[in-house]
Amino acid sequence: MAKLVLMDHDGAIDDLLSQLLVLTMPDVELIGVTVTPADCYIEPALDSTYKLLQLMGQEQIAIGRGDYYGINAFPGEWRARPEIINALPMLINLPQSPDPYAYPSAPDLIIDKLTSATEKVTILLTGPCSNLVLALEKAPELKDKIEEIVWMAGAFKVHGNVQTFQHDGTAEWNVFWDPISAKKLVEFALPLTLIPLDVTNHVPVTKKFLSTLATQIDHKLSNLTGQLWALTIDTIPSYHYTYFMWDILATSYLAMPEQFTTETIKANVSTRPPNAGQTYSDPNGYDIKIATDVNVAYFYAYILKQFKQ
Ligand code: AGV
Ligand code: CA
Repeated sequence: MAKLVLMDHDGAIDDLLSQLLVLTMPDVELIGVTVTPADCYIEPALDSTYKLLQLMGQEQIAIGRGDYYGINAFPGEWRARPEIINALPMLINLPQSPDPYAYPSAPDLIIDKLTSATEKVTILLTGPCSNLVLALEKAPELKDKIEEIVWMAGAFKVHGNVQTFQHDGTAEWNVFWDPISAKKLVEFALPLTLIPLDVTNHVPVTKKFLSTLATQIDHKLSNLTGQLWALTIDTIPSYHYTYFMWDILATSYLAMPEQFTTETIKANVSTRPPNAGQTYSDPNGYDIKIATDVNVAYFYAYILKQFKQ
């Protein structure tokens, strides 16, 4: 029996790659996709979401629109970047998504899908967690319907990736965008697995990986994902940033949890400068499972296999 999964992503290139990856998993049934307007602008991101569902013959899957904007906005250059995806040859002529404002709001779609699910649902978050928190505040009884939350978020024993004013660099962006919601999520004390920078730092997008992927471009998904990953090589500013398999790694956890090293710690989230959004171990905090390592070779091989379609 397939695992029911609800995905909330925030429209960046690896979020969209992650949506594709979920759709290749035979043991996963994606029951809805909601989009957070964080590392994207919402209209093009909803369009990409819909086009990728069509490409996979899954356009019946419901989409929800995030209307909540976090406290610390992503840089405009990052948010604008993924719109290019809708212009790629494999996507440009697919029908555009309907009026983006006609979609249900993301928290309402989450509530609707959890309510109607006949078994517990796994929630995959590859952006901030605000939509899920809004849904669970509105309908707290639905916490019982959650099997596990898998979230690409946080940085524990490594540096964060936020570099901005009033910040000491300890936070990861998905938490920093809305630290208040992140703290609430942790306080819900649900089964929460984080895929933090501690483990995603092990899996950069390498030229070697792209070169291997390119040897299988006769397969439609290898061709498209090769183009998507190529767009990450000039991450802005390129002298400063490396693009990692952040969300892809978190997504692969659904299919290969046994390949990860995890530990359960007591942790908390800071909501104030200079370390807003920092995730840190705290003896008075809440139980969280965090991934600290992964079988790197197995992971890259798995991605290559899934996209050989
Ligand atoms: O912090 C990682 C998260 C992931 O969900 N995102 C990108 C992934 O989708 C934010 C981010 C960090 N560095 C970035 C990011 C960069 N250089 N460009 C775009 N987004
Ligand atoms: Ca993301």
